[in-house]
Amino acid sequence: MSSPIIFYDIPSTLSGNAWSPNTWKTRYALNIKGVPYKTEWVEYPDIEALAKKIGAPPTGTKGDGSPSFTLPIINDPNTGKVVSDSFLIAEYLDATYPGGNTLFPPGTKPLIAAFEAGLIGGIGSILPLQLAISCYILNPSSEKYFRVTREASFGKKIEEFSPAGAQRDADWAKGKEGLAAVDGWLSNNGGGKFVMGNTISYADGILGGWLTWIKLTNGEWKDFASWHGGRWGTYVTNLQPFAAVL
Ligand SMILES: N[C@@H](CCC(=O)N[C@@H](CS)C(=O)NCC(=O)O)C(=O)O
Repeated sequence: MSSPIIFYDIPSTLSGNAWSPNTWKTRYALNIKGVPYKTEWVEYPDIEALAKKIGAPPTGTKGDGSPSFTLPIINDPNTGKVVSDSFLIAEYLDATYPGGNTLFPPGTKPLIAAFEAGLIGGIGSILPLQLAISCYILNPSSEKYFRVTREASFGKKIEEFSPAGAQRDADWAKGKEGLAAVDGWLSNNGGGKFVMGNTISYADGILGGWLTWIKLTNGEWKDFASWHGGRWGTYVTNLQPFAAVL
């Protein structure tokens, strides 16, 4: 029996703590694999110091050229490996723990990567709203950090990302239109519960991660869940067995 993997995630004021789409992808991946893990909660301003302390690789570059660090990160005491970035973590889990469900059935890595790009493209118009409302469910130190960094990157106040009224209605309608393409892809999966039909995979970690973020943070989830014949509500319900927060 292996020791639990340490999974670093960002807490919130929500009852189950977990909210972030990127870290939900890893939580789904860990639960789908059935690998033992335990979550350690890290506020936004503490991510960089943690990453440097445990030797987690950066995932990008800041405006000033210095490395940037993000969650999810995992620290596997069984191998001594520390891995950053949700996609790389999923690859690591399949390679290191070949038992249980396979996250990437043979030959599907490029397709799963493309699936995420297509999904984000589809719902892109509602991401500013999602970011804005996420700010309000964070703990004070993360909220402050999130507001300053996101307002700097958008060049406007959080409250102006997707203001209620005509702008938000248009963003929401565009998201529905964009997601129609993803609905079309899934309608070709033979009628199974998962992206690949009856085979669960990391594509479900990805779709589940983005949808769970919307479900947990957005008061309009009921409307969203009903789009495209109720596909999204049903889909997230089907993923419930893999949504434990451990
Ligand atoms: N491509 C990365 C993106 C991760 C990411 O953007 N994580 C956000 C939380 S959702 C983060 O940790 N941001 C740190 C910051 O803003 O300083 C992944 O999939 O792991």
